[in-house]
Amino acid sequence: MSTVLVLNGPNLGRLGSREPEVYGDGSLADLEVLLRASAPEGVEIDLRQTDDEAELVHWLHEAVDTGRPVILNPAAFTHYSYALRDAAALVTKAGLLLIEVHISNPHSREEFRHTSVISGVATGVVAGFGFDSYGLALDYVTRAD
Ligand code: CA2
Repeated sequence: MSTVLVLNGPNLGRLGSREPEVYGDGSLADLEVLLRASAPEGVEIDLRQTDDEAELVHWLHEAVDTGRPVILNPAAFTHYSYALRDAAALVTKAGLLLIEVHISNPHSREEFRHTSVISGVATGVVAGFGFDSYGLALDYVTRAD
């Protein structure tokens, strides 16, 4: 493994600008700096964000085609997107790691956030640790891959 895809779903591009009590005050650019600093030498971080479900699905297809592990924050798609679930399943069925991450702990929030349609096809889930959720996932991916 030389590149880890760090994929982020809808509204996460707004991080740092609103709801700091839930999501902290860091932006996605700050997250990228943190992950690059903690990645072992030779491991590249390819961090992306989209509000578009189809684009996120296509990026998971790209992960399969290029053999890259994925750290995925599906944001609100977590709770209802069967298209994203099917694409995530393609990744793990190809033998690649796909770690679902959340900044907040969805289980301590509204009822609709308690369901993830992604977790059942993910390698594992890290939630509730702010940006450290991504760091913990990256640590696992770089040791296990
Ligand atoms: O805790 C997480 O990482 C979530 O995936 C974030 C999603 C939410 O729908 C999930 O239940 C849990 C929402 C992302 C929205 O991001 C914002 C960022 C700044 C301001 C407002 C929303």
